[in-house]
Amino acid sequence: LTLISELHTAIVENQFVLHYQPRVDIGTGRISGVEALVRWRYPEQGLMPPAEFIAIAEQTGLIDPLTHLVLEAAVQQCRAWSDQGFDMPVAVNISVNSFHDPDFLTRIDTLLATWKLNPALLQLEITETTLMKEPAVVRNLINRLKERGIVVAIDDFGTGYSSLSYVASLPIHTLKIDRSFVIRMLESPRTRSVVAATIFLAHSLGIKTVAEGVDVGEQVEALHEMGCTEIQGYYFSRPVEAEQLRRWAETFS
Ligand code: G
Ligand code: G
Ligand code: MN
Ligand code: NA
Repeated sequence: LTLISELHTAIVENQFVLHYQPRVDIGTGRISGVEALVRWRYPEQGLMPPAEFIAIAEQTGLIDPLTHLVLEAAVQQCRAWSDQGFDMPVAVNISVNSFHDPDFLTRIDTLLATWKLNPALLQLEITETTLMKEPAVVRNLINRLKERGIVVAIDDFGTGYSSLSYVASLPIHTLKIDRSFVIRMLESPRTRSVVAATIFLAHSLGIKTVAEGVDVGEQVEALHEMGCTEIQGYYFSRPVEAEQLRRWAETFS
Protein backbone atom coordinates (compact mmCIF):
# COMPACT_ATOMS: atom_id res chain seq x y z
CA LEU A 1 0.00 0.00 0.00
CA THR A 2 2.82 2.43 0.81
CA LEU A 3 4.52 1.94 -2.53
CA ILE A 4 1.21 2.50 -4.31
CA SER A 5 0.58 5.81 -2.55
CA GLU A 6 4.21 6.84 -3.08
CA LEU A 7 3.82 6.03 -6.75
CA HIS A 8 0.72 8.17 -6.82
CA THR A 9 2.68 11.09 -5.31
CA ALA A 10 5.53 10.43 -7.73
CA ILE A 11 3.11 10.87 -10.63
CA VAL A 12 1.61 14.06 -9.21
CA GLU A 13 5.10 15.49 -8.62
CA ASN A 14 6.67 13.87 -11.68
CA GLN A 15 9.59 12.21 -9.93
CA PHE A 16 10.60 10.35 -13.08
CA VAL A 17 13.58 10.69 -15.34
CA LEU A 18 14.24 9.07 -18.70
CA HIS A 19 17.48 7.43 -19.64
CA TYR A 20 18.27 6.72 -23.27
CA GLN A 21 19.98 3.72 -24.79
CA PRO A 22 21.22 4.08 -28.38
CA ARG A 23 20.58 1.71 -31.26
CA VAL A 24 23.41 1.50 -33.72
CA ASP A 25 23.20 0.77 -37.44
CA ILE A 26 25.58 -2.17 -38.01
CA GLY A 27 26.37 -1.13 -41.56
CA THR A 28 27.36 2.47 -40.89
CA GLY A 29 28.27 2.32 -37.19
CA ARG A 30 26.02 5.34 -36.65
CA ILE A 31 23.40 5.85 -34.01
CA SER A 32 19.97 5.38 -35.58
CA GLY A 33 17.72 6.08 -32.61
CA VAL A 34 17.32 5.70 -28.87
CA GLU A 35 15.04 3.82 -26.50
CA ALA A 36 13.66 5.84 -23.58
CA LEU A 37 13.75 3.88 -20.30
CA VAL A 38 12.01 5.36 -17.28
CA ARG A 39 13.57 5.58 -13.79
CA TRP A 40 11.92 6.77 -10.59
CA ARG A 41 13.92 9.34 -8.63
CA TYR A 42 12.91 7.66 -5.43
CA PRO A 43 13.18 10.15 -2.55
CA GLU A 44 16.62 9.92 -0.90
CA GLN A 45 17.38 6.51 -2.37
CA GLY A 46 18.51 7.13 -5.91
CA LEU A 47 16.98 5.76 -9.07
CA MET A 48 14.52 2.89 -8.96
CA PRO A 49 14.48 0.71 -12.10
CA PRO A 50 11.20 0.19 -13.99
CA ALA A 51 11.11 -3.54 -13.21
CA GLU A 52 10.26 -2.54 -9.62
CA PHE A 53 7.31 -0.26 -10.34
CA ILE A 54 5.86 -0.69 -13.86
CA ALA A 55 3.97 -3.84 -12.87
CA ILE A 56 2.49 -2.05 -9.84
CA ALA A 57 1.48 0.88 -12.02
CA GLU A 58 -0.19 -1.56 -14.42
CA GLN A 59 -2.12 -3.26 -11.64
CA THR A 60 -3.36 -0.05 -10.04
CA GLY A 61 -4.42 2.02 -13.03
CA LEU A 62 -1.47 4.38 -12.53
CA ILE A 63 0.12 3.26 -15.78
CA ASP A 64 -1.94 5.62 -17.99
CA PRO A 65 -0.81 8.83 -16.25
CA LEU A 66 2.73 7.42 -15.97
CA THR A 67 2.84 6.58 -19.68
CA HIS A 68 1.64 10.06 -20.43
CA LEU A 69 4.46 11.59 -18.36
CA VAL A 70 6.99 9.37 -20.14
CA LEU A 71 5.62 10.26 -23.58
CA GLU A 72 5.63 13.95 -22.73
CA ALA A 73 9.22 13.84 -21.49
CA ALA A 74 10.32 11.84 -24.54
CA VAL A 75 8.61 14.21 -26.99
CA GLN A 76 10.07 17.27 -25.23
CA GLN A 77 13.57 15.78 -25.29
CA CYS A 78 13.23 14.83 -28.93
CA ARG A 79 12.13 18.41 -29.72
CA ALA A 80 15.09 19.83 -27.78
CA TRP A 81 17.53 17.58 -29.65
CA SER A 82 15.87 18.49 -32.93
CA ASP A 83 16.32 22.19 -32.13
CA GLN A 84 20.02 21.49 -31.60
CA GLY A 85 20.20 20.02 -35.09
CA PHE A 86 20.16 16.49 -33.79
CA ASP A 87 17.27 14.50 -35.26
CA MET A 88 17.06 11.44 -33.09
CA PRO A 89 14.11 9.03 -33.24
CA VAL A 90 12.99 8.20 -29.69
CA ALA A 91 11.25 4.90 -28.88
CA VAL A 92 8.88 4.71 -25.90
CA ASN A 93 7.70 1.45 -24.31
CA ILE A 94 3.92 1.14 -24.22
CA SER A 95 2.14 -1.19 -21.84
CA VAL A 96 -0.86 -3.27 -22.93
CA ASN A 97 -3.09 -1.09 -20.72
CA SER A 98 -2.62 1.86 -23.08
CA PHE A 99 -4.49 -0.04 -25.78
CA HIS A 100 -7.61 0.37 -23.67
CA ASP A 101 -7.03 4.00 -22.78
CA PRO A 102 -9.63 5.82 -24.91
CA ASP A 103 -7.55 9.03 -24.71
CA PHE A 104 -4.29 7.44 -25.83
CA LEU A 105 -4.32 8.59 -29.47
CA THR A 106 -5.71 12.03 -28.66
CA ARG A 107 -2.96 12.57 -26.11
CA ILE A 108 -0.32 11.58 -28.64
CA ASP A 109 -1.82 13.92 -31.25
CA THR A 110 -1.88 16.77 -28.72
CA LEU A 111 1.72 16.15 -27.66
CA LEU A 112 2.98 16.06 -31.24
CA ALA A 113 1.05 19.23 -32.11
CA THR A 114 2.12 21.09 -28.95
CA TRP A 115 5.79 20.32 -29.48
CA LYS A 116 5.57 20.49 -33.28
CA LEU A 117 7.34 17.19 -33.55
CA ASN A 118 7.65 15.16 -36.73
CA PRO A 119 5.63 11.98 -35.90
CA ALA A 120 8.30 9.89 -37.60
CA LEU A 121 10.64 10.77 -34.71
CA LEU A 122 8.32 9.12 -32.19
CA GLN A 123 8.42 5.35 -32.09
CA LEU A 124 6.42 3.03 -29.88
CA GLU A 125 7.53 -0.37 -28.62
CA ILE A 126 4.98 -2.99 -27.71
CA THR A 127 5.95 -6.41 -26.44
CA GLU A 128 5.20 -9.54 -28.38
CA THR A 129 3.16 -10.80 -25.42
CA THR A 130 0.91 -7.71 -25.67
CA LEU A 131 0.43 -8.37 -29.34
CA MET A 132 -1.02 -11.79 -28.68
CA LYS A 133 -3.31 -10.70 -25.85
CA GLU A 134 -5.67 -8.57 -27.90
CA PRO A 135 -5.04 -9.13 -31.61
CA ALA A 136 -8.00 -7.07 -32.87
CA VAL A 137 -7.45 -4.09 -30.55
CA VAL A 138 -3.72 -4.14 -31.25
CA ARG A 139 -4.18 -4.31 -35.02
CA ASN A 140 -6.54 -1.35 -34.93
CA LEU A 141 -4.23 0.78 -32.80
CA ILE A 142 -1.17 -0.06 -34.91
CA ASN A 143 -3.12 0.99 -38.00
CA ARG A 144 -4.13 4.31 -36.40
CA LEU A 145 -0.51 4.95 -35.41
CA LYS A 146 0.74 4.10 -38.88
CA GLU A 147 -1.74 6.61 -40.41
CA ARG A 148 -0.05 9.25 -38.27
CA GLY A 149 3.41 8.23 -39.42
CA ILE A 150 4.32 6.80 -36.01
CA VAL A 151 6.61 3.80 -36.19
CA VAL A 152 5.77 0.67 -34.16
CA ALA A 153 8.33 -1.89 -33.04
CA ILE A 154 7.65 -5.32 -31.55
CA ASP A 155 9.75 -5.66 -28.39
CA ASP A 156 11.11 -8.84 -26.78
CA PHE A 157 10.42 -10.77 -29.97
CA GLY A 158 10.79 -14.53 -29.54
CA THR A 159 9.55 -14.65 -25.96
CA GLY A 160 5.90 -15.02 -26.91
CA TYR A 161 4.28 -17.45 -29.27
CA SER A 162 3.24 -15.29 -32.19
CA SER A 163 4.09 -16.55 -35.62
CA LEU A 164 6.05 -14.46 -38.05
CA SER A 165 3.13 -14.69 -40.46
CA TYR A 166 0.84 -13.01 -37.91
CA VAL A 167 3.46 -10.34 -37.25
CA ALA A 168 3.89 -9.88 -40.99
CA SER A 169 0.17 -9.15 -41.34
CA LEU A 170 0.56 -6.09 -39.09
CA PRO A 171 2.00 -2.82 -40.39
CA ILE A 172 5.00 -2.91 -38.08
CA HIS A 173 8.35 -1.32 -38.80
CA THR A 174 10.80 -3.19 -36.60
CA LEU A 175 11.28 -6.46 -34.72
CA LYS A 176 13.47 -6.30 -31.63
CA ILE A 177 15.01 -9.73 -31.07
CA ASP A 178 14.94 -10.49 -27.38
CA ARG A 179 18.17 -10.45 -25.40
CA SER A 180 17.73 -14.09 -24.31
CA PHE A 181 18.36 -15.22 -27.93
CA VAL A 182 21.33 -12.93 -28.33
CA ILE A 183 22.83 -14.39 -25.13
CA ARG A 184 22.35 -18.04 -26.17
CA MET A 185 23.24 -17.52 -29.81
CA LEU A 186 27.00 -17.96 -29.51
CA GLU A 187 26.87 -21.32 -27.68
CA SER A 188 23.75 -22.79 -29.26
CA PRO A 189 23.73 -23.51 -33.01
CA ARG A 190 19.96 -24.01 -32.81
CA THR A 191 19.38 -20.59 -31.29
CA ARG A 192 21.70 -19.16 -33.91
CA SER A 193 19.56 -20.75 -36.64
CA VAL A 194 16.38 -19.35 -35.10
CA VAL A 195 17.89 -15.85 -35.00
CA ALA A 196 19.23 -16.11 -38.56
CA ALA A 197 15.86 -17.34 -39.89
CA THR A 198 13.99 -14.58 -38.04
CA ILE A 199 16.25 -11.90 -39.49
CA PHE A 200 15.99 -13.39 -42.98
CA LEU A 201 12.19 -13.61 -42.89
CA ALA A 202 11.75 -10.17 -41.35
CA HIS A 203 13.88 -8.67 -44.10
CA SER A 204 12.06 -10.41 -46.88
CA LEU A 205 8.89 -8.91 -45.39
CA GLY A 206 10.41 -5.42 -45.32
CA ILE A 207 10.70 -5.35 -41.53
CA LYS A 208 13.84 -4.03 -39.82
CA THR A 209 15.55 -6.02 -37.09
CA VAL A 210 17.21 -4.80 -33.91
CA ALA A 211 19.15 -7.21 -31.70
CA GLU A 212 18.81 -6.36 -28.01
CA GLY A 213 21.27 -6.86 -25.19
CA VAL A 214 24.36 -7.13 -27.37
CA ASP A 215 27.36 -6.91 -25.09
CA VAL A 216 30.28 -8.58 -26.89
CA GLY A 217 31.94 -8.07 -30.26
CA GLU A 218 31.43 -11.70 -31.28
CA GLN A 219 27.67 -11.11 -31.15
CA VAL A 220 28.02 -8.03 -33.34
CA GLU A 221 29.97 -10.01 -35.95
CA ALA A 222 27.53 -12.92 -35.97
CA LEU A 223 24.51 -10.62 -36.24
CA HIS A 224 26.12 -8.59 -39.00
CA GLU A 225 26.74 -11.80 -40.95
CA MET A 226 23.06 -12.72 -40.55
CA GLY A 227 22.02 -9.38 -41.99
CA CYS A 228 20.68 -7.81 -38.79
CA THR A 229 20.34 -4.06 -39.38
CA GLU A 230 20.65 -2.60 -35.90
CA ILE A 231 22.10 -3.41 -32.52
CA GLN A 232 21.34 -2.21 -29.01
CA GLY A 233 23.22 -3.14 -25.86
CA TYR A 234 26.01 -2.52 -23.40
CA TYR A 235 28.58 -3.26 -26.14
CA PHE A 236 27.84 0.27 -27.39
CA SER A 237 26.25 1.97 -24.42
CA ARG A 238 24.17 1.50 -21.31
CA PRO A 239 21.08 3.65 -20.98
CA VAL A 240 22.40 7.13 -20.15
CA GLU A 241 21.10 10.62 -19.38
CA ALA A 242 20.05 12.84 -22.28
CA GLU A 243 23.13 15.07 -22.20
CA GLN A 244 25.50 12.12 -22.08
CA LEU A 245 23.63 10.48 -24.96
CA ARG A 246 24.12 13.57 -27.08
CA ARG A 247 27.85 13.70 -26.40
CA TRP A 248 28.08 9.98 -27.10
CA ALA A 249 26.18 10.35 -30.37
CA GLU A 250 28.39 13.22 -31.54
CA THR A 251 31.44 11.00 -31.38
CA PHE A 252 29.68 8.39 -33.54
CA SER A 253 28.31 10.59 -36.31
O1 G B 1 15.79 0.09 -18.03
P1 G B 1 15.61 -1.35 -17.75
O2 G B 1 16.54 -2.18 -18.52
O3 G B 1 15.67 -1.69 -16.30
O4 G B 1 14.11 -1.68 -18.24
C1 G B 1 13.46 -2.84 -17.82
C2 G B 1 12.14 -3.01 -18.52
O5 G B 1 11.24 -1.95 -18.20
C3 G B 1 12.27 -3.03 -20.02
O6 G B 1 11.78 -4.25 -20.47
C4 G B 1 11.40 -1.93 -20.53
O7 G B 1 10.62 -2.38 -21.61
C5 G B 1 10.52 -1.56 -19.35
N1 G B 1 10.30 -0.12 -19.37
C6 G B 1 11.23 0.84 -19.30
N2 G B 1 10.68 2.06 -19.39
C7 G B 1 9.34 1.85 -19.55
C8 G B 1 8.20 2.73 -19.71
O8 G B 1 8.31 3.94 -19.77
N3 G B 1 6.99 2.13 -19.82
C9 G B 1 6.82 0.79 -19.79
N4 G B 1 5.59 0.30 -19.92
N5 G B 1 7.85 -0.06 -19.65
C10 G B 1 9.09 0.47 -19.53
O1 G C 1 12.35 -2.81 -23.18
P1 G C 1 13.38 -3.83 -22.85
O2 G C 1 12.97 -4.98 -22.03
O3 G C 1 14.03 -4.34 -24.07
O4 G C 1 14.50 -3.03 -22.06
C1 G C 1 15.81 -3.30 -22.22
C2 G C 1 16.41 -3.66 -20.87
O5 G C 1 17.59 -4.43 -21.03
C3 G C 1 16.81 -2.44 -20.09
O6 G C 1 16.57 -2.68 -18.74
C4 G C 1 18.30 -2.31 -20.34
O7 G C 1 18.98 -1.64 -19.30
C5 G C 1 18.71 -3.76 -20.44
N1 G C 1 19.84 -3.96 -21.34
C6 G C 1 20.04 -3.32 -22.50
N2 G C 1 21.18 -3.73 -23.08
C7 G C 1 21.70 -4.68 -22.27
C8 G C 1 22.88 -5.48 -22.34
O8 G C 1 23.69 -5.43 -23.28
N3 G C 1 23.07 -6.34 -21.31
C9 G C 1 22.21 -6.45 -20.26
N4 G C 1 22.48 -7.30 -19.29
N5 G C 1 21.09 -5.69 -20.18
C10 G C 1 20.84 -4.82 -21.16
MN1 MN D 1 11.84 -1.98 -25.13
NA1 NA E 1 13.29 -6.22 -24.69
